[in-house]
Amino acid sequence: MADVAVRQELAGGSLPARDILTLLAPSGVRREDPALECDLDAGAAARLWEAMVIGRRLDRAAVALTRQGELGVYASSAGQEACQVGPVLALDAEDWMFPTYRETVAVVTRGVDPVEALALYRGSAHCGFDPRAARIAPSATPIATQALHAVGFAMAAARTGSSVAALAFLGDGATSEGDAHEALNFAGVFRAPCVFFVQNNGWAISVPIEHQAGNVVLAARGAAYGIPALRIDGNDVLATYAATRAALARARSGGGPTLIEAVTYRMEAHTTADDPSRYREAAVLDAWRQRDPLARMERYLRDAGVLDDARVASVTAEADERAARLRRALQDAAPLDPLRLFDHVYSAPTPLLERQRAQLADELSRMEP
Ligand SMILES: Cc1ncc(C[n+]2csc(CCOP(=O)(O)OP(=O)(O)O)c2C)c(N)n1
Repeated sequence: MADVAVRQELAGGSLPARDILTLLAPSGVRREDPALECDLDAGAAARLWEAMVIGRRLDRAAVALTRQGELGVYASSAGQEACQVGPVLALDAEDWMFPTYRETVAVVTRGVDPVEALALYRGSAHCGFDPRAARIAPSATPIATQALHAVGFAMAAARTGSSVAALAFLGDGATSEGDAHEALNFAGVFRAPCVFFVQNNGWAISVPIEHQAGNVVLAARGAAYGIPALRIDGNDVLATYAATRAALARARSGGGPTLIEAVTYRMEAHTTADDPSRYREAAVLDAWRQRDPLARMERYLRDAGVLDDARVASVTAEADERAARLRRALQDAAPLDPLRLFDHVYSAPTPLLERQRAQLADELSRMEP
């Protein structure tokens, strides 16, 4: 496999070109780009489409479950499925990923049960899955903190001679945080086997990218840290897969970190607690609907002869069934014991925590009929 496309190197060391690497046009026509090689034929690429269909369906179910009071809040990744699925399916089994609150579909794509992936949003657990079993760090809500965790993990892996790589997800807003700078700087200096996957979805809640970055080409920052960087079409799942796969391969073979900026768009509210009509025009969504990651992949796979109406219907039915299972599991779940709030705060509970726990237990016992 060819090395990751590093436009700044191809251009003789200047800043990265502003162009966006794409392997699949919005029309569904496959393109070749020598800077971004994809080792999947259409047959193998169909699993990327399937994961996006299932992810979108579960995402829609999670929004509805929030409206029904089964979840406290939810951050949709609708429209960003290519960024959620491509990088995850590029991971090897031994690699680790470091997600944010946006990455429920990515976590499910890695194999975690949706009920466990959504425990954070139900308020039933800080992390509903076993990070070690899934090789996924708990989803980070303080933005950019996960980038430092990923780099620390990657540096440790390199020091112990392991060939495991780390994949850190970041949003465009997160790149304004000091933690992101420190993570990129350490990764650059220590050649950490870490891939930074920035979903530039245009918004940090109500703050547009233009108000967030003096140079909206976030990939340009790679040069400052000595990190190869590339800017890809974040609505093209072949590009997100191929770019991450090549970057991970280089990381594992001692080639150091990569910064991938995937240009995409947040189609939904920031979370279910947000009202985007207060700060953006609905019309802008129309242009992005034309760039939908699922539709273009479906067109490509149909043209390649690996997808027909029957397969679309069976994958849609499977997605519906998984959404129904999620619904049933949350609706039938036993009430939570509020005292669990005190579990796992410290490995050994402090006296203050013990007192608070006893106080709550006392109050609860007096509330019971
Ligand atoms: C350290 C920190 N500061 C502020 C916040 C509040 N906050 C939550 S999400 C968010 C915007 C993040 O935007 P971006 O990184 O672009 O990711 P996106 O939500 O678009 O996926 C902010 C400021 C936070 N969670 N953590």
